[in-house]
Amino acid sequence: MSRNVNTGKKVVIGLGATGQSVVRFLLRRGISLVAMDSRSEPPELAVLKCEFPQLCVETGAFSAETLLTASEIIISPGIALTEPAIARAAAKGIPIIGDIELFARELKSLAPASKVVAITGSNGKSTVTTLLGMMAKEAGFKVAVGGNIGIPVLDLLTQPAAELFVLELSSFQLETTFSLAPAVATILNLSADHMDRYSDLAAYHRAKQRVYRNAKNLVVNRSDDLTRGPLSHKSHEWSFGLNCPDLGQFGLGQKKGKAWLMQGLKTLMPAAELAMVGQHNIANALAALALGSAVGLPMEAMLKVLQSFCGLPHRCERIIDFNGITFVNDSKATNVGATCAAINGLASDGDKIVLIAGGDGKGADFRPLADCTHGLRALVTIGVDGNRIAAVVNDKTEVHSASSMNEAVSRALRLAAPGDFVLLSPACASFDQYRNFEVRGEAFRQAVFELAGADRVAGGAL
Ligand code: UMA
Ligand code: ADP
Repeated sequence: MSRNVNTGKKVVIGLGATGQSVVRFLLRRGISLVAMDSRSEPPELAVLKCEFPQLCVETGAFSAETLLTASEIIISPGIALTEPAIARAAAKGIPIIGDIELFARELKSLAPASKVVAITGSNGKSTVTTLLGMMAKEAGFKVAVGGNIGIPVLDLLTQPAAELFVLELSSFQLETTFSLAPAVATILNLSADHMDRYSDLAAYHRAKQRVYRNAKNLVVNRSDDLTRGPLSHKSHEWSFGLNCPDLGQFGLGQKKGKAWLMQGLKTLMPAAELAMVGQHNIANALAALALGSAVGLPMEAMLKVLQSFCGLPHRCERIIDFNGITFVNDSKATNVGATCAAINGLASDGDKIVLIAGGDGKGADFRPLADCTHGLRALVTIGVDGNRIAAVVNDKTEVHSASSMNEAVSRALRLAAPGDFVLLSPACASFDQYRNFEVRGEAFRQAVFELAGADRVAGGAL
């Protein structure tokens, strides 16, 4: 572990994707800093050192000494503000911000006319963020998409700046964001997640609510009260929901025996023409229409995208039909709410589903899974918290545990009947067994192909 004596410099905590983007941003502006990472060998450190040989780096346990003499701390989202050395610095009044705050400040001077769409929620963020980006591109806007979806926001700042920034924001990022002023912001939905970082649901909710600070327009979910803004806000409020909408709002209505996406009394397109499938994706489409309308995207361009975008990989993605059984990869379902949405969206009749679930539960309470899993044909558990999921399903459900994805898939195939779905929707993070949810989803795809003797993708999003 190396230590530097800090003399009022900025301190960048974490050298993952965010920390690296912050270091590049500050050093290219000639601002000196100390970077810290609790890991003895942060990934990509060598690359950064090559680019900036003068970079000061401290590895190992965070040094209170360095933090207490910082002029400002820029913390990565994967590090909790409750880390003792960081909490001490905060208590001493040292400002702690994240990369989104740096972005917001820079945008104000670089391109004050650019608009920001800020998207958060427990589920559907990446889907809606991607939809908005595609809609803006279709409409001819110069658009940049980033944030929690995988591209650090500071990497989006180019000259000339985009006209529209579509940002996916996590609760972790929002905790350290103060001056972002979105043209429109949304909390898509709220259900428990990251309970290993928050003391309770209320604390997680408070972090999510920060997206509405300074927003000119809010988009709220009519069927989820926790997405509503503070009573005191003065912004224009839009809403979406799967029920009939009020004038100007977005929802579903029946006309000529068909369900239609509607804005107020106006029919927009038949729900059956949406390329994505599942009730939750209809909600996502309506949210995207509301967000796009708030920043002036033309309806025609938005509807065109909804007719062609099949959804992102690893989100209810159909892999293959084999022996009459459909294999579905929903590896991105890292919380209970997402898994319930997948089960309900695939089959109102749960007994047609063999579910593969488990992994790192992030401190979740799995009891809400009982409601949507009561009719499952069978459950195959994986990962460290698989047994906690097994404990909440109905006694009548057949349960097996598997020590690898190959074993889980072959077990599920034996349990399924023609017409069934084998659904990987873990309700857990992947980190106990895999590098990330993408690697877990690929392991599922690979296991399915090996079993089916197939070598190509047959599917697309369900
Ligand atoms: N870490 C340490 N010590 C350190 C710094 C990090 O152990 O000193 C660990 C963290 O605990 C974490 C990992 O390293 O396990 C990465 O943390 P990070 O803050 O460096 O992460 P980044 O690589 O910067 O990626 C982050 C987001 N990651 C997290 O919030 C954990 C990415 O979202 C995001 O795409 C990226 O910034 C760009 O904005 C990922 C994510 O899992 C996909 N997000 C969570 C979610 O979606 O549920 C919130
Ligand atoms: P996020 O970026 O918030 O994790 P994604 O769009 O990547 O959201 O989807 C993550 C998981 O949540 C997937 O399993 C997906 O099927 C499910 N999902 C997507 N939209 C919704 C929604 N509106 N409500 C509940 N679950 C959803």
